[in-house]
Amino acid sequence: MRKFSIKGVDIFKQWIVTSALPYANGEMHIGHIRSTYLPADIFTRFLKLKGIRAYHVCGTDEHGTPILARALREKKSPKEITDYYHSLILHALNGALIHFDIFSRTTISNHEKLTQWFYAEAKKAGYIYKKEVKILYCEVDKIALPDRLVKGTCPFCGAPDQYGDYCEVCGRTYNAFQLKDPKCSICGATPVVKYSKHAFFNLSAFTDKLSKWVKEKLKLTKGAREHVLHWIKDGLRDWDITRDISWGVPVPDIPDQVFYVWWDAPIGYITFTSELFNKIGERWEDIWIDGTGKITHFIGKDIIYHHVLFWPAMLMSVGFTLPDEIRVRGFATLEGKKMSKSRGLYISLEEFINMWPAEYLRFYWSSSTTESLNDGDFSLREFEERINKLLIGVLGNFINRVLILIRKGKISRGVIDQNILSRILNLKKTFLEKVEDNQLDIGIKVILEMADIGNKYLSQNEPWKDLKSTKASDTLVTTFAIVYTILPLLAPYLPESTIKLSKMLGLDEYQVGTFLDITPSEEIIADKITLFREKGFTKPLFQKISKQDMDNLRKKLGL
Ligand code: B3M
Ligand code: ZN
Repeated sequence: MRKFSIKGVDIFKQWIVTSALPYANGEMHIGHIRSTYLPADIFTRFLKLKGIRAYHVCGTDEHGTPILARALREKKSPKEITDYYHSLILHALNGALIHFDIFSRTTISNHEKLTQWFYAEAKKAGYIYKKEVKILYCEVDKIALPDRLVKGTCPFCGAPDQYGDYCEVCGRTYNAFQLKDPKCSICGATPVVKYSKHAFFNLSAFTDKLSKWVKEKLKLTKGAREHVLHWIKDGLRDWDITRDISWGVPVPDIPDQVFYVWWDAPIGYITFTSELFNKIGERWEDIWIDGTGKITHFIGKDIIYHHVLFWPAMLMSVGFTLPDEIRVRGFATLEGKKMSKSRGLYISLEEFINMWPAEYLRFYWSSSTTESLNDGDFSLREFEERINKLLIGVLGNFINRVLILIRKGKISRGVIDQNILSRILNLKKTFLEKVEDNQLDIGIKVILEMADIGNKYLSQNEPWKDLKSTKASDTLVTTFAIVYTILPLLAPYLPESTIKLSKMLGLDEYQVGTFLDITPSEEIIADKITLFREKGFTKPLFQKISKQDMDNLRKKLGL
């Protein structure tokens, strides 16, 4: 990888951060942002803060049988479905303050071209072959039915109305051909067995290369690596990459077939980068072909196989750049249970944002989510506690107390307690290391620890007792230096509050990043205090969650 070097410090030219592409056929709930969009957003904001040209790249995944099936069921065109959900999803994510440098769609024409190009290149290189497969086909809907779209009688226990892959009554798995009395779950017609020639990707040819890359190069979430190495050891099977449906990217050399959605979707990472880079006058080839930048994928734990095996093998087959990091996180439950719209145990992202500031959700998830495959729970009690006691009780109060006392005491300068300052600067170092390494929960904990140190320091020294004393000035100048150290670190997590706080301090929002590298000296802090007293103001950053709000939500969820 080529790097640029400024004063001996390596700076990556560009850094592409991707979030898994949401399917454009459903809305977002509060759990969705936990594994992917929020960590990717925090990470990109962090990189930008450090002066790296980082870009958060995403868009909707608009192909695939489920989207087509939904359109058929609702008697709409797939495009109507995806148009609707594309806007809905983007609106909700923006509402959660997830910033994308580009949020595109896999139905744009460039994407089709690049998808077909990948296939042609992989074929030229000898990694594609054709093989006949047996499919269940609905002649009414003109669609090959995956197991999930077939319903029938369980071949083992005889339970009626079971899916084509699994019986919910006896718990056994099978394939849809074994179902007795199979029916198309879209229209109810009896599907026919057909033979169809599909294109296969020779995944097994990449076994050794993938294994070496996963072991030696890729930064991959702990736990995910073990799974992947296990899959490799078990033997990689070649991959059927085409489908007999009409919705998707057409396969150039097989009439009436489109690519399997997982062949085209990850290519979206490249298509969208190129769309973005065309706009800003950069070359996407630098990243994806020449490898002059960095690539980090954020994904949920259910799509590890696709991102750590399929996708890199596709990239290898055409000689493109492999990702540097793949960061995986687990799923979210609500009050310990799987969220379910039909049972009412469900909070959509939109609903949440209409109830409370999006930052409360960002704070909740980012402070409780480790970079691991562990699942996390949205517990109402825990949520209320974290917001009221930690975000507001520790952080908000600290900032508020310092600013009010400075104003009240007309403080202008003082001596910074070096002992406190060095503890704070050590914590900042930890912050920078851990967040760079994607331990985003530690980042927010470090901020809280800084605020905690500040609060304790205030309580010990009680500057309010005599605001005219030197001791009070010294105490408040020291704690003001803590506020200034916290300010830029807060930006990736709580972007709105960071802007509010900058305004309170009399700063313009774009100045926040410039404080990342500054070690607060007495000179600088005295300057900033003057600025604050002349141009700034004080106002609580956050509002407590009321008991009433919580009770309402509990009632709504039937708890
Ligand atoms: N559309 C959504 C999922 O399985 C799927 C991700 C594609 S990422 C290239 O979570
Ligand atoms: Zn049908």
